[in-house]
Amino acid sequence: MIVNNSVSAPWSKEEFTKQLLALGKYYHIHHPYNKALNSGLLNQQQIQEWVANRFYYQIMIPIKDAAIISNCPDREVRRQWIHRIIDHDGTKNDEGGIEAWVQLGLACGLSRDAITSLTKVLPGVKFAVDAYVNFCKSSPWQEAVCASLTELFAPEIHKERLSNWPEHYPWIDQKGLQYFRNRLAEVPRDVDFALYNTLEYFKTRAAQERAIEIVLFKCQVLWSLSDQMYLSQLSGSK
Ligand code: AHQ
Repeated sequence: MIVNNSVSAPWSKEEFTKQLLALGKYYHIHHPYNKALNSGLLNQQQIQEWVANRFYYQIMIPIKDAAIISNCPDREVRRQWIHRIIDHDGTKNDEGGIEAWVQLGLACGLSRDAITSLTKVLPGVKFAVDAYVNFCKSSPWQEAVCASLTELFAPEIHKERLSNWPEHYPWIDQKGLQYFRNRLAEVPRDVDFALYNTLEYFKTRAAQERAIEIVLFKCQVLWSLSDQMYLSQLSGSK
């Protein structure tokens, strides 16, 4: 870091991108609970609990994306971001990601009501997801866009599920894994747009380091979802 007048020079876009990618070591793919899940160590009830808890995260994604849009005066950005809501809420021709997540739950042996009633959602899961949604509601839209960049690391975790679950959990109808296949197709477009806006907006070194803090915060949101389920399933608390 070349320090002049005690202010660090901004990173180049390449260096800024490298710094963002270095946060991958905090991504929830490395959480012991996720490792257990993707290496076949969970039983049917534990997987059902994971699906039912993650459903709360899934239904809140379009809510936080609508918050980003409501905070964004830039029509072009809104035109790009609106598809994220449609990807999850669906249209009359495509049921979308929230319904695909329900299909995952049904394939794991849950009833639709057991998923959509949210009765299985752990308090700590709700608190962590709500922290993300409230961050997106109360922050400048560019900061909330930046927070979505944990998806830089998402393709790997979706691929891991698609390759491991059929072997480890043959009782799950593979049609139920369609959500993960859909995300593999959607993530590159989402990440490209979020990364472009992040590299453009966070200009000074201090702002760039703020962006690092934001993505780290989002990594911690995802990490704490796994913490909650790990604790609940290890301690056997109901
Ligand atoms: O299915 C996921 C998804 O649609 C999104 C949107 C994005 C955002 O806007 O914050 N983040 C995200 C994520 C999804 N799946 C998670 C998973 O582990 O299945 C990962 C998560 C992310 O990496 O932020």
